[in-house]
Amino acid sequence: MNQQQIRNFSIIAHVDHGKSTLADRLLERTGAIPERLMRDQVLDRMDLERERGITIKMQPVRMQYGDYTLNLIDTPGHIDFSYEVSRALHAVEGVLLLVDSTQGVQAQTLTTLAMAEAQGCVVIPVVSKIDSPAARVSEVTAELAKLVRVSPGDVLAVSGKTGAGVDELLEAIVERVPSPSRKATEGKAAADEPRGLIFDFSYSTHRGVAVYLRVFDGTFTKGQPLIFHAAGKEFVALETGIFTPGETPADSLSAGEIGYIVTGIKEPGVVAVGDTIGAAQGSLPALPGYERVRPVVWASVYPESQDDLPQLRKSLERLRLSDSSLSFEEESSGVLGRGFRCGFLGLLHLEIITERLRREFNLTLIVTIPTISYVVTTARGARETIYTPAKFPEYGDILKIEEPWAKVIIITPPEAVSALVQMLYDHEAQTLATETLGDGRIEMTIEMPLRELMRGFFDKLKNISSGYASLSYEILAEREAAVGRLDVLVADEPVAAFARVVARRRVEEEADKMVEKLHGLLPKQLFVTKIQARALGRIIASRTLSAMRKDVTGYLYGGDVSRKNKLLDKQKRGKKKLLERGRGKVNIPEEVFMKMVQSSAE
Ligand SMILES: Nc1nc2c(ncn2[C@@H]2O[C@H](COP(=O)(O)OP(=O)(O)OP(=O)(O)O)[C@@H](O)[C@H]2O)c(=O)[nH]1
Ligand SMILES: [Mg+2]
Repeated sequence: MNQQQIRNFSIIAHVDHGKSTLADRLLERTGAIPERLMRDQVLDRMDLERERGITIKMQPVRMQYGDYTLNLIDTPGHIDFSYEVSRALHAVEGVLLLVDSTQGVQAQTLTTLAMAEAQGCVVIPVVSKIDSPAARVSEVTAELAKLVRVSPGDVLAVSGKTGAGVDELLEAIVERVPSPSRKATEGKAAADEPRGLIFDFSYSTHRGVAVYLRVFDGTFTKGQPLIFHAAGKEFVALETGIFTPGETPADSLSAGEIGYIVTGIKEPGVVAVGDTIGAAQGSLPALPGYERVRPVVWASVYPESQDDLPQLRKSLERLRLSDSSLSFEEESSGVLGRGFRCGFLGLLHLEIITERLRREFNLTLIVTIPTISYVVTTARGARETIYTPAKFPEYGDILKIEEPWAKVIIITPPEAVSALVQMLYDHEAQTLATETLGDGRIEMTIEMPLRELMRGFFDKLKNISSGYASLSYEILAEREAAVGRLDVLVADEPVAAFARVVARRRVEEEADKMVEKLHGLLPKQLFVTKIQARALGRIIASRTLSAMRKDVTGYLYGGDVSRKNKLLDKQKRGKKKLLERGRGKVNIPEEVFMKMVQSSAE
């Protein structure tokens, strides 16, 4: 295929700014999808995406526009999935940066724009939803023009609902997005040697992994012996094809194109996004890959019945073959049995994965409260990353603790600023910059511990701004942390599954909360039971659960006090015996456990 006639581009924007709906109109206008198959947000193909009305996975699709072949990659807007955006950007030369004309520039507008610019993509600014009665087209156009440093006349205006402006947009894509030849890589091979970069993959039981790739050199065809550079794994291409948006076979894929190759590989862990695919006996080096994804939060997933453990393992491996950002390793907890410690890109990602495990694989699960990871240097000098509070070293064994920080951009209406400032203080944030946007809204750039960002920050921000503030973040390097492990003790025994890592300055508050909660949940025992919270080497909070008193005197009526006392005495002696016979083994009922460790119980 002539590279001069290819245009590869991605649609990027803040969540809900109309990316997938605009893609519908582009597909419709170019006749890429037959009318009978057209539906709203047609590229959102997963059930969960359709139900929730959000895009979770990027979706490539090909269109023919006059003499031009357009490869579009629709991307998710939610911050948890920004890794999808970064991968999509490696496959394209241009982006449509959409800004909802009823909302204006939002936090993710800024971060996705920065990503596109860092990647050297040409940016086409587009104002969306211009049909809406709430649209402020000229105002938002000016705002966007200023942001991308062009004149307002260069900003396009579209409606994904009515299709207004879509023809002009298609023209602009052809004119402004460079053809892929510009990105063709240096160090050309003598022959027409194929080379491409993997930006995603899918899995099917019959065909194994299909890699989604951007071809940078040569031509890929069916039957070719190929190799994954990083994995060092050779295989034969079973099929090459393009996205329509389903996987549709095509004779070949040549430089500049976006498509897929079926590999037949079924074992997990071989295929990785960012890896280069090339000729098995080729001479071209690997393409520069991209940063490996880093989980943001960790949570444990246990099958409710241990019989389901193999099924859970298989299901996670299966999901990993269609979601490269999921990571997990097996672990065991005394009470919950064996399960998996999983890394997620954020709380929505966690929710989506566990929901898919439940639905697509029919599993009943226990999911623990999500936490972040810490890097701990122990007194012996070992430096290790801790993903599980129960493995967090004892207070006395720690030399230094580090935790990830986040750089956060918030755009908020001015009314919410004073509440926000208080909130930033509560969450240990440091403000780096404050700017007033054209329409009076405030843009703040802050840095804060990731731990604090995950402590309900999003919800609180929505609350104080009545939903008008937006937030975006990226993870920064670790910094020294003032945190400690908080243990809950029942009858003097720490319960490993209840351990948490909390900020030192919030230790008392958290300790009280945990003790109160358990006190409210734990049934009375035969003897008085102490419930305590311990942190930083001392007991911080404590409550006693009074003993269950079996009504041994209930059948006596009348005033036979001496008989009554005798019975109570006997009961006391019985309890004493129990205590002497190595008590302390309080039986914590399973429901109590679940309520203490599960995230839904927070
Ligand atoms: N009035 C109007 N509403 C629109 C338009 N485009 C999208 N919407 C509505 O805006 C909402 C979000 O649209 P989507 O196309 O799913 O937005 P998105 O940017 O793909 O969302 P994410 O992928 O989750 O980030 C939906 O309720 C759409 O119906 C438009 O041009 N006009
Ligand atoms: Mg979408």
